[in-house]
Amino acid sequence: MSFDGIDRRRFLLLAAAPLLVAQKAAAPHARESMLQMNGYAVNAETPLALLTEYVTPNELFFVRSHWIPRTPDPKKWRLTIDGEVDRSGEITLSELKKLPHAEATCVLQCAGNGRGLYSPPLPGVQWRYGAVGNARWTGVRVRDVLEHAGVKPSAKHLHVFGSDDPPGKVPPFHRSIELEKVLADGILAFAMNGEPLPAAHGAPLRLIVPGWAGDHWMKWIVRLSPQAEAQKGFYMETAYRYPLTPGAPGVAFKPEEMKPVTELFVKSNITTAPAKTRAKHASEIRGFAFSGAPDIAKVEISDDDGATWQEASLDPRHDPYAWRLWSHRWTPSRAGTVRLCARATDSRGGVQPREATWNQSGYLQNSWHFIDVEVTA
Ligand SMILES: Nc1nc2c(c(=O)[nH]1)N[C@H]1C(S)=C(S)[C@@H](COP(=O)(O)O)O[C@H]1N2
Ligand SMILES: [Mo]
Repeated sequence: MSFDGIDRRRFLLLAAAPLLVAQKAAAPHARESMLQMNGYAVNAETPLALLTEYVTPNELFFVRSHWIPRTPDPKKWRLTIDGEVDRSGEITLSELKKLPHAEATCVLQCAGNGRGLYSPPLPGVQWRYGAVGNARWTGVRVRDVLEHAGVKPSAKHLHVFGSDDPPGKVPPFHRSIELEKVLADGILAFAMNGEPLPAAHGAPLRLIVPGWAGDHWMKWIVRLSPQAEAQKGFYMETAYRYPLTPGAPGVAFKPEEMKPVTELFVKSNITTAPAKTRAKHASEIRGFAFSGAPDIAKVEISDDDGATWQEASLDPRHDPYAWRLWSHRWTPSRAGTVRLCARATDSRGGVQPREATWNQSGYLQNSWHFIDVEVTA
């Protein structure tokens, strides 16, 4: 079975391959590098060692799809707009593209990225580091589309529907998002990194929500419906909720003690570090950092478990809610196994914690990322 150029059997074979460690980035850009996470719809993360570019290439960008998508035919495709609007109706893709274009380079991260790192283990896709990427998205502003339809003041939530359909009685991936956020920053994207939006990433149209977790970024959009109330159902009321107060394994929260996952948490990962090096010998450590805040203020590196920190250099490229690449020339002072770690601080002063807050769905894991380096004398 082939989907958007991805050979599913190859993905399944890859599932058995050992996970790459984030050391020595050298592999070529190819779908072959992607790590399929289960055998149903495509859920593939990018090996961390390949996330070294400011803009993540489309063919390396992680894929998270709840159900096998039914990619709409762009010629027959229509966007239905109904609900709390003065002029409900349908728009074709070419009509939509006549609105002023908007562009954003920003991070898309699955809320569950890093779930597989929580202990004790949690159910769900066992993402490690690579359910994240940074891309340049082109489309039209949600604001322009909704103003065109005459959105009413009574509307507070935008219900967004994709064309994917789950099997049997499985709940559909139906979502809504606060109108305030989506009017401020939301883009309906038809292009990704200068190419038509790939099928796996939601062609012909998907939602871009800069700074917010991937569950808000609806793919294969066919209908927008502004409403007074939030959407109901499993993917609003049960999934994608985070405890209001820190939890611990075994603590079950009541629904009223949970809030929706929205902004990403400040996080940094090491993508490049030597597996082996010599004491007093400099080598380059690299990585990326991002947050639900628009920018990263600093990234620090420690080789003594956080006792002391050295500031990394930030790459000059940055856009609101994009990731920031960083690099650091690191010289180990002594031989032995040295644990390196990185910690990011965002533009609002949010600091990446040593330990992510445990939560029962394993969302937004952002613990310091540790890498072992063998240092010889
Ligand atoms: N229609 C639809 N949209 C969806 C999903 C889905 O299953 N169906 N998955 C969501 C989740 S949980 C994530 S993390 C992102 C992943 O986007 P990507 O596959 O382009 O990386 O899409 C979101 N949009
Ligand atoms: Mo996700």
